[in-house]
Amino acid sequence: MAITLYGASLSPFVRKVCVALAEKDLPFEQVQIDPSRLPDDYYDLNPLGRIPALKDDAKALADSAVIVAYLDRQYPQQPLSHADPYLQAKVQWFEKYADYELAPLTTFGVFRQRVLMPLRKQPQDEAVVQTSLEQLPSLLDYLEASLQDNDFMVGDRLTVADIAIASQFVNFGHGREKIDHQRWPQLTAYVERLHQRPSFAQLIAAETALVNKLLGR
Ligand SMILES: N[C@@H](CCC(=O)N[C@@H](CS)C(=O)NCC(=O)O)C(=O)O
Repeated sequence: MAITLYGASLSPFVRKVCVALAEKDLPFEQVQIDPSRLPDDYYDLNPLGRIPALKDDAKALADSAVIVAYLDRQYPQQPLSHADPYLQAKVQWFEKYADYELAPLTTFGVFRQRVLMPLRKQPQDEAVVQTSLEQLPSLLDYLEASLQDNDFMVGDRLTVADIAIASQFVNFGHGREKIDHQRWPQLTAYVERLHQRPSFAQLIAAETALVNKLLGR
């Protein structure tokens, strides 16, 4: 087994896979790939030209959800899914919710404008950030109500749903935003707990140092 992960560390989808690999104690190498400057042969790994992609020996895969689902079946230790069909369907629901509902606001709205545009020396559009921030509360209300006072979003242990949700809030934080703990107390505590796990904490520390250095914060 030789696992190689392709993608830039600041991507929430790349981070999802890094955290899953760490939680499953799977060693891997990471090849930094900037999606704005893709090498031509990257399209062999993902014809859509998006990060992440992963190779396990000669087996190549793309898309963070597909990759984590594969890793969880191929390497069943410390599972990030549930055997129960309904619980697992809920895991997939919350993973999709993070990847397709939160991401357009937390990452493609806030993070892209506040971090990526300045890094690329392109003009920032703060109106995009403000529109994202206006749209986010209803999504957070739903997460707060779904979580109740549980430690994890689905069932009684960590799943990829938690990793996907928490990963979006890392980018939100890099964009200098945080969840209002008075309005969403359970969600705030849940995300903080997840970010304190060693699998997240090490990445967040390294990424924050990098962002601060590159942006001169
Ligand atoms: N659903 C995909 C989303 C991947 C994605 O959108 N990655 C972004 C970086 S955060 C990307 O590669 N964007 C480049 C592009 O869309 O051209 C996944 O979970 O892997």
